[in-house]
Amino acid sequence: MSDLVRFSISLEKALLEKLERLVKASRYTNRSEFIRDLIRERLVEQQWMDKRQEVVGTITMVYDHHARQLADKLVDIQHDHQQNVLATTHVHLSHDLCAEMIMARGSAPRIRQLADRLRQQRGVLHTTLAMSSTGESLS
Ligand code: NI
Repeated sequence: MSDLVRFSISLEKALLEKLERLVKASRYTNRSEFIRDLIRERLVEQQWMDKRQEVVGTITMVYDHHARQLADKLVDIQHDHQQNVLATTHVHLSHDLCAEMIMARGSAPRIRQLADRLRQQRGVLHTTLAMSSTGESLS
């Protein structure tokens, strides 16, 4: 952990009150930790905008496993991105539906492309991409 530095910032009173409410509503014990996390969120957003940076993301999709050849197609797509796919977890949600979580690492465009290809398959009902970081530049 790097050295702690104290600094002061100027905020309009109304904005400070909103900050206090956000900190309280988010159940942070102090403002500093809340602001650290806000900064890290912005850093991760920037990493996802920069095509050269390596990022980490989790794709979650819900699909109908009775859809014709869908399971095979989803596996084929993941094999096309085998340099990016770190791990996959499959959950049988019901008789008809499956959920799959794919943790991926690589450039943001490659991970977005993987998520988009999966999302576009007929029978895939919902897909989300949670954007995160390798963590190396967040502390
Ligand atoms: Ni299943």
